[in-house]
Amino acid sequence: MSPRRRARGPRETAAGGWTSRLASARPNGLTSVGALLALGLAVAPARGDAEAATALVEALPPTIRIAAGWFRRGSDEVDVRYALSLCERELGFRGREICHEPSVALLFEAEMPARRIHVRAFRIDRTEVTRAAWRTCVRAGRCPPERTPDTDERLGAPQMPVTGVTWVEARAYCEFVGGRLPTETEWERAARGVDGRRFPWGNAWNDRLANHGGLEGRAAIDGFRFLAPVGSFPDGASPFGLLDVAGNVWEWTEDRFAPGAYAGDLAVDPQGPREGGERVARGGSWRSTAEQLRVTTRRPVPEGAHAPDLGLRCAYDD
Ligand SMILES: [Ca+2]
Repeated sequence: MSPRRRARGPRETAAGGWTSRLASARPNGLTSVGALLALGLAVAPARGDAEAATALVEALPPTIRIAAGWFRRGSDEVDVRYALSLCERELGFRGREICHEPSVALLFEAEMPARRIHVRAFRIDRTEVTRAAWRTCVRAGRCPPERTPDTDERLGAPQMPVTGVTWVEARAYCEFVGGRLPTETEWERAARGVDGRRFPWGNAWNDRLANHGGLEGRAAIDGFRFLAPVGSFPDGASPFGLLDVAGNVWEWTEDRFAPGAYAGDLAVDPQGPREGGERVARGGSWRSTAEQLRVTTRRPVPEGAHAPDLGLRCAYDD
């Protein structure tokens, strides 16, 4: 069992409540022990090591507990018509053509059918994984440096989400901190809650509540032309309190992509297809137009790909 999995503290009680890992570590001192050992630090560290340990734990985002339960996953035909209208509106005169291309239509259809799905309890990072947190893994020799340079002010600050990492690397990071990548079903439950909403904040698009992209003049309406530090949109939080699930960076999930996966999935804790070289990314990014920021958007990405708008957040077994 991972040390992180045993590290839940007494503050972590209600569904949707969140607590910092540092706080949850205090009752038993177990949080981040695996990471500390990987760093070559003793369990009872000397003073300098203790400072390093504190820095490590503080670099990690707080987690949110999502209680076991049913929720509405996916989109119905009304939701897809809404997505199409949003796509056409965002892209203007080009929209009618682009939004109805077969490859785009296939992805909208991949969100259907909408179904009630049961998910067991889990925990998930409140924010996207930052570059500062990723660096703790790099220093421990468990993760490669991200491919987006520090010198690029658009992407490089420590509190920006890490980008430029592949699915395998993202997975290695989550293992390093005692977790794993979320399944796409877990991600969607955490992002939309139980009422079937289309965005973390509700059913209607709002261009001030997430870091999105778009045609000239629209990308900066939210205050950011490129990446934003994690947590820059508190009013865009999900019902469980997750930040930036819509926008900023796409987020890797564990599941392989198949267009018809939602039709054949189990109704309880689905794990996605068993074969395929593409993984599902969720949430849209600072480069995405509005319809991609819906909580139901499923984007296939080759496992070995990386991009300046693709990052991650980790999940943890409860
Ligand atoms: Ca995101």
